[in-house]
Amino acid sequence: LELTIGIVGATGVVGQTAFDILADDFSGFKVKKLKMYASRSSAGKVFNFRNTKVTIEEIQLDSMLECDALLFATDAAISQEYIPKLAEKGILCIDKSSAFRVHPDVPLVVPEVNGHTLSYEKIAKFPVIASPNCCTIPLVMVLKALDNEFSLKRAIVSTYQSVSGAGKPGVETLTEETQNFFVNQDLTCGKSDVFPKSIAFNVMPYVAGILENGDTDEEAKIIAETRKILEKVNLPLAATSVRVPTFVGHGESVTLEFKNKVTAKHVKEILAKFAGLRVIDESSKLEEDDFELFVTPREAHGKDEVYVSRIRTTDVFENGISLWIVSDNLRKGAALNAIQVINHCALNGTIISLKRK
Ligand code: 2RA
Repeated sequence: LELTIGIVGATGVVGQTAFDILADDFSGFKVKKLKMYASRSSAGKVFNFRNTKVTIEEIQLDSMLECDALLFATDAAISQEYIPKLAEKGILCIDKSSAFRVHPDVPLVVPEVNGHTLSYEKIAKFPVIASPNCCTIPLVMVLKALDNEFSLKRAIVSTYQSVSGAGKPGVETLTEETQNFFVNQDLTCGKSDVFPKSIAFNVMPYVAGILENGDTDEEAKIIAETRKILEKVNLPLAATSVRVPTFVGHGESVTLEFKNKVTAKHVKEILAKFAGLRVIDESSKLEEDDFELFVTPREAHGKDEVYVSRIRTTDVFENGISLWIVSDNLRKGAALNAIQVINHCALNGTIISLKRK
């Protein structure tokens, strides 16, 4: 199947990652034509996509109607404005923003976890699929694998989120603050346009705004999205989201309680068998692996897998396990997951049926 694909928000960090994946190494559906959309200031820029020139267009409904599927890597406001109009015309939209993630009629999908929710009957009614938050995606892959075997009772997660989660401005802010530290010895801890306090040589327990119950927006997203994807509306889950001065790759420290007996060895076996996950531990280098002991965010940068390390039992809970997850927040945490969702809909016939409708 050859598809006309649109990337909306094509010049942002997620849009550019989607472009790179489709241009370089994606082995699923074939791209017949790539269309790229961004704000007026970027319109006219030219990219080389597999030896053809693609010119960035300003976001415009008529042009987007020519696509078979669109990946929205923009703010929720843009998604809210354009996606309902495209959906009405039967164009498949994969939304990376939070605009539709908890909408009851919109599947929130990590293909390895709940690809089964993507039936044509469901998508035909409202052809919108949401891609989860960049911390939720790796987390639910691990939780799903382990819930299937050990029956999950509760989860506690702390995130270590890189600045690219806040887009290009986040990356620029860390770069400028770091330079300022070395060049001017400036150690003030003032706010920037992006973060409420200085991020260079610092960490902050704050990703996005604070809600009435004291959780941040990010924490609330992780909790609500995990419950929706795992279809466990009452799962006890605590999240603390922390911004750290790394550029790409989100880490997560996770402690879990299960109903069934667990051992670290059994957990490793189960995780190693789950599509998209890789276990890296003390034995990894012995097996001539490219990693040893554990994986860090910088090592995960540019990789498609979600890595799990430091797997051990804990006596905090009766059947307790603690572990460390890390993945590229721009690839599996964002662009790659959305592209895999499109691929799933291409393979199961949904896109071709939408086109014929
Ligand atoms: C962040 N999760 O890391 C957000 C991006 N969606 O800021």
